[in-house]
Amino acid sequence: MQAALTIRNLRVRPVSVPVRIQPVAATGAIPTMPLVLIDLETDQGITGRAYTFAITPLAQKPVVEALNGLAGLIKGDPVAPFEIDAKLKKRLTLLDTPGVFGLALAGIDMAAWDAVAQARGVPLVTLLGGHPRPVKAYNSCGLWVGDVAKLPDQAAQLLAEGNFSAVKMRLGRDDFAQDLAAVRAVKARIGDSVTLMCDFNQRLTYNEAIRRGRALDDEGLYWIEEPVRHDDYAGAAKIATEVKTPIQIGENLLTSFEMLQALEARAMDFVMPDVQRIGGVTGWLRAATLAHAFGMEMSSHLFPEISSHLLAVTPTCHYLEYVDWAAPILEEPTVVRDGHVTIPDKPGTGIVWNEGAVAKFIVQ
Ligand code: SMN
Ligand code: MG
Repeated sequence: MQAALTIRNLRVRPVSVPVRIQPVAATGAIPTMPLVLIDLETDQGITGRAYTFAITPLAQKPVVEALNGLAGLIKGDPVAPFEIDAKLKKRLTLLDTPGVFGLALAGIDMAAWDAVAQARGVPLVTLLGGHPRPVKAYNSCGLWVGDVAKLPDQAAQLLAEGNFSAVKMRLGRDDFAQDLAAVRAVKARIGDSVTLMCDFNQRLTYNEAIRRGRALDDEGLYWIEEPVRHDDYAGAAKIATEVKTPIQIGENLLTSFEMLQALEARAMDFVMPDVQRIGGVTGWLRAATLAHAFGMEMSSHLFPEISSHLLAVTPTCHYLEYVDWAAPILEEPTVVRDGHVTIPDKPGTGIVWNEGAVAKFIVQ
């Protein structure tokens, strides 16, 4: 039997990473990427790595502090992700674990799984019972809610850079005529053979979602993402029956328990959990089982480096959301070939920090 890994320390570093195409969602701009890097160091010399995305710099320090606090509870413990999850969730039961603590827990979980896969000498996907294979992806790096005139060229560029056949655009402008013009301009440029998704980032009221959704029904969109508040499952379910285009939600689902509630409410046609909100690798596996049971296509949200491993063992695997936001701080950023993300054929997730870049972008 192999000796179990034990946790020696968590090394936690906040970085502010420049982004190639600045995200401007209907909720506002994200000027740089506030990531928190986690190195889960073991007594055996293996280091598991993962990052969390704090969304706003305001949340970065709290995430760091949560991670440092949680580290104190697991030092010396075996690197057994299910056991770490159970122990930390129990300790935090009275607080509950949405928000900052949820991100921290998922970060620890992802780093722990990376360490275990490295110790076994296999890619994470192989540890989970799959093998490294190409995973179908869409390019989600651009097409934000800015100037409509710039979108067609950007769409063509985003498709060309990885030979993608799918791309996502953001909607939710105050003036729906502008949204519609944006969709038509992009569609005219990329043609009907390309898959075009759109994302409202929860910007609409229920009535406006039905109005805009129906108006978009003949525009050839592949899905309409998060039209209304993420936790309005009943509203989303009604919208899904009123609008022909499939409704996609899931990036804000916390844990498989919320996912079950949303599935039972039929709040979506497609589901796309986010690995850091759904509870890391451990949470993802539970969510994937639910999507399977409900016969629902499951995509990922952000985190392409680890999501590729997870989608490859997800029974209802649909689309990987490709973003390059962590690329500047990685030794080997995610590779896209013919619109598919390649899973690195090396132990763990393949996440290794580019320490020179980390030093440059570190937040003091
Ligand atoms: C999104 C989420 C978080 C940051 C930027 C954009 C968006 C997506 O909802 O699905 O990509
Ligand atoms: Mg989204």
